[in-house]
Amino acid sequence: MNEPALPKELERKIRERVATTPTYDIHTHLYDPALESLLLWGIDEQLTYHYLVAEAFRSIELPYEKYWALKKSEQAELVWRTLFEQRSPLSEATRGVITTLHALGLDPKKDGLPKIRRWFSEQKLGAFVTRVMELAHVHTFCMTNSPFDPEERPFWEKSFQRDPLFTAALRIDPLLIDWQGASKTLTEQGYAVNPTLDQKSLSEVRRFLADWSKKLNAKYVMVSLEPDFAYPAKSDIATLIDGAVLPHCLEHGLPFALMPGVVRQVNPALRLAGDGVGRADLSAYQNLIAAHPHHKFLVTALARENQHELCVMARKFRNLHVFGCWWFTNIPTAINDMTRMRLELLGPSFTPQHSDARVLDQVIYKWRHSRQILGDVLVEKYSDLFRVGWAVTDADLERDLRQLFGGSFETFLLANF
Ligand code: FIX
Ligand code: ZN
Repeated sequence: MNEPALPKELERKIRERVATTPTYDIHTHLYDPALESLLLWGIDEQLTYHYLVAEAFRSIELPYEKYWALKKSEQAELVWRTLFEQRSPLSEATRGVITTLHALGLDPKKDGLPKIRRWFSEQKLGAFVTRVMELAHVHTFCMTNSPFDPEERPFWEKSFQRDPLFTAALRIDPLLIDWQGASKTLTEQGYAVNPTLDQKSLSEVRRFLADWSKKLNAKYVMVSLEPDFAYPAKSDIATLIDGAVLPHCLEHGLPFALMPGVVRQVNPALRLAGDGVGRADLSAYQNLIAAHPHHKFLVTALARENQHELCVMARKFRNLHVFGCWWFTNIPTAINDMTRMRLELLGPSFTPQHSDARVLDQVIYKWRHSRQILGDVLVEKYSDLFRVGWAVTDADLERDLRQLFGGSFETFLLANF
């Protein structure tokens, strides 16, 4: 029997709505324009994005330190020649530059780097932020804000007029992965902690977390952890999570965002581009989440091998919200596989993507590329439903996409379990 196929007009509408539904970009490394030069934008920042630096070094013999000694513009020119003139931009990150420039009305093949640079020099940041958000259909960015970043901290300490389009997340990696070092920073900031994690220190860490969550108006607290993170454990990390982070998050209704699987600085000569990936032991996260049914956890895993296990875990714990195709999984092959698997195991109760953008311009490609794939996957899933007599309506589609593009995340922020 010929099963009915999704009407072409309905398929077109699904793709169009996926391509244009406004989204909350829930994890980025962008900054409120009030943080001035911390907000990176423009072609030289695009070309020296650490994804492209890592790829360029595969084809240049220049000693790493000689590259780092170049001016930013010289670094960008070297990347441009290596990845865009001597080769085709076939990788996700190089294709992203082409997508972005094309969306901005530039022709990288014809214009060349000098003309592209002139174009960016004529842009005004405020108008450019608006243009990028319109082209990417992003309504809000969530930043990654660290009290341990000496460049960023002074802005928060003197406070500034916030742009509501840039919300904040409290990033605490140094606190958890290097307590000995972090305890010195907290002491300098006026918190009476000592390297031994006694009760007094834990209560001062809570005060630190409360002060910064308030300063930032943080939407969640976030950390990325190496593959071997263990819980429960007799470790500084586990002691700080149990004794300070989770009590703080519960008191303030904040999710704790966990990002397992980063292997820091496998090649230090690459600097920010030097981190690698490892399959994480997710039993630690299962133990942590099972032991805290009233807390909220956001999790995205870096290793492709962890994705199915994470989806199954999300089926077991309503207080776990899975999000994004993070970093090395932010490639069509993995996005396709992960989004399909998540819909099949979780329905629309997850957040398919975040940009992780470090450069404002690249938000355009990160969302256009992902929306293309999400459109393909949703057409297939709605087609499967159509074949068994369930036809998605306009209202269904609008509701489902609102949830997938940040609505489920915002509902999760307000949830009480
Ligand atoms: O830990 C993180 O937030 C990572 O996303 C970054 O550290 C990483 O450098 C990145 O930008 C990946 O996309
Ligand atoms: Zn990130």
